Amino acid sequence: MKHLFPMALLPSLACWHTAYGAEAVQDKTSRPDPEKPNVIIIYADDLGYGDLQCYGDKNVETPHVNRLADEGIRFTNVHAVAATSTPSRYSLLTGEYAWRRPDTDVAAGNAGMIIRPVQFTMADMFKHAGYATAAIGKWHLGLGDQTGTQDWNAPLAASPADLGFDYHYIMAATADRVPCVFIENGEVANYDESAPIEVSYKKNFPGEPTGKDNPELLYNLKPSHGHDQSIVNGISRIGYMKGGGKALWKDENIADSITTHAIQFMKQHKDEPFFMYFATNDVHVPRFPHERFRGKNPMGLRGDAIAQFDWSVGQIMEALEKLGLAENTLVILSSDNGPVVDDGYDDRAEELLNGHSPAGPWRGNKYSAFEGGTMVPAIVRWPAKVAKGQVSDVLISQIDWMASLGELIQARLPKGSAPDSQKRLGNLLGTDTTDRPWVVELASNHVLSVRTKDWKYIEPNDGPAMITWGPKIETGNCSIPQLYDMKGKGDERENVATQYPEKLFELQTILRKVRAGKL
Ligand code: NG6
Ligand code: CA
Repeated sequence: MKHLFPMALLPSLACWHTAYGAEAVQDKTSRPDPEKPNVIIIYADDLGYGDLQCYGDKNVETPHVNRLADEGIRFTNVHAVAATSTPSRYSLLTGEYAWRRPDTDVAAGNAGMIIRPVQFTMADMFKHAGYATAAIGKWHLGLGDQTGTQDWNAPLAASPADLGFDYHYIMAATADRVPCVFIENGEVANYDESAPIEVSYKKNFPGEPTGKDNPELLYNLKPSHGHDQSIVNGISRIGYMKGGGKALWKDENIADSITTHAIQFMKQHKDEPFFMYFATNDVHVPRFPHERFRGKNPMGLRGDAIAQFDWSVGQIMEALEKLGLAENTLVILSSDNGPVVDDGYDDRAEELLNGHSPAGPWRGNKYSAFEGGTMVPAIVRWPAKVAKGQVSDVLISQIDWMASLGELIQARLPKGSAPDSQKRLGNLLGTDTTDRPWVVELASNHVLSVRTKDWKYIEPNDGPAMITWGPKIETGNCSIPQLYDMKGKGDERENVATQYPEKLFELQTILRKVRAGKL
């Protein structure tokens, strides 16, 4: 029996019942298997190493993330696999370096599903271990069978459901790419039959306004570069779309919407172990947070988006507590790549930095081969097993998270799956401070780097030193090999390749072997 008393007689409890279900209070003891903690990956978008208060940011308050760090481990040497989203996410969820596969660059909104259903993903791993699994928020790994062939007005031919996710509520790509609708369990959420959806990345649909031709319709944000195609919610995007009607998202509600769905999933699965990949839209462009966050800090919309991200984290943590799950839930918070200031919208992010360095002390930003491209914040909290108040400088790559979490839940991985992922659970839980011997980083121009605790090698590349198509970011390109001593400031300013030829050769050899799959 769920309700012993009429709800009206118990006003405070009634509130609790409504929000979290009647049995929540007893959950701690009734959970079936204490050895199987819930696992939540909170994956921010373009959140830089320096963007959180607990990592030195002074302009935006991030109390919820700070608390997460206080109650667990704050890492200072964690690398995303790539300096952009799609390859980072591909690598995280498959344990395979994206650069081993073609077509893993920043995906269009109508890309076919990049991870193929035959691949064994992190979600498959959890599902087979008896977990309920969910992907909520930004997807950016393609949907359906082949690029450009999706019918958005019917169930999609392939979706995260085919990759081990029991539930998904996702954005197909990014907020700056059409289609601007959520996909829930393989179909457009809140589908509006009166407004069939068409999507093209080649040509506009007759009569549809664009940012380029109709700037007067851009009442929320204007582009600074690119992003001048279809207009949704007063913001022009990449790609063309028609229709959508009631299903179209409002940017200011995205954080609320995905957070609500995440909490709903947690409530529904509070009595069984669950794995939730919660990938926020914040702080990617277009940055247009809810009005309760707008105008609240000196950094403008980019700062407001960071505050909104912090709010989402706080909501997830509050839900865990109310559900009685906080103790035995492993929360991992990180970002998919380094930060970017002007990424294509006139949101004054650059003008309003107010002395803030989004990448913290690191050179370069998102897209770059320098450390700012892949060095990301990372926090682990699991009160049941991880001592609080730790700071760790152990060298970690997100490529290892699949095998490491597999170790945690004693998963059996099929031969050949997660080929690049190593079991390094102790690093994540703070019980093993042995550095990963090397980490491979992928820049947006496909340049690979090798980072060890003490050194960094960037392979030679003839491309330009600065990004040429918009953002003011150093690429890290140089036509000769670059070797940096990372023992001191690690600012990648002095190329010491000629002084340390043996070290250079050692790192080049690592890269050669990793490329060949021999290391
Ligand atoms: C770039 C977009 C940028 C962002 C990025 C992907 C332009 C001019 N810029 O091409 O705004 O969307 O792709 O970002 O189109 S990521 O974090 O999802 O990888
Ligand atoms: Ca990103």
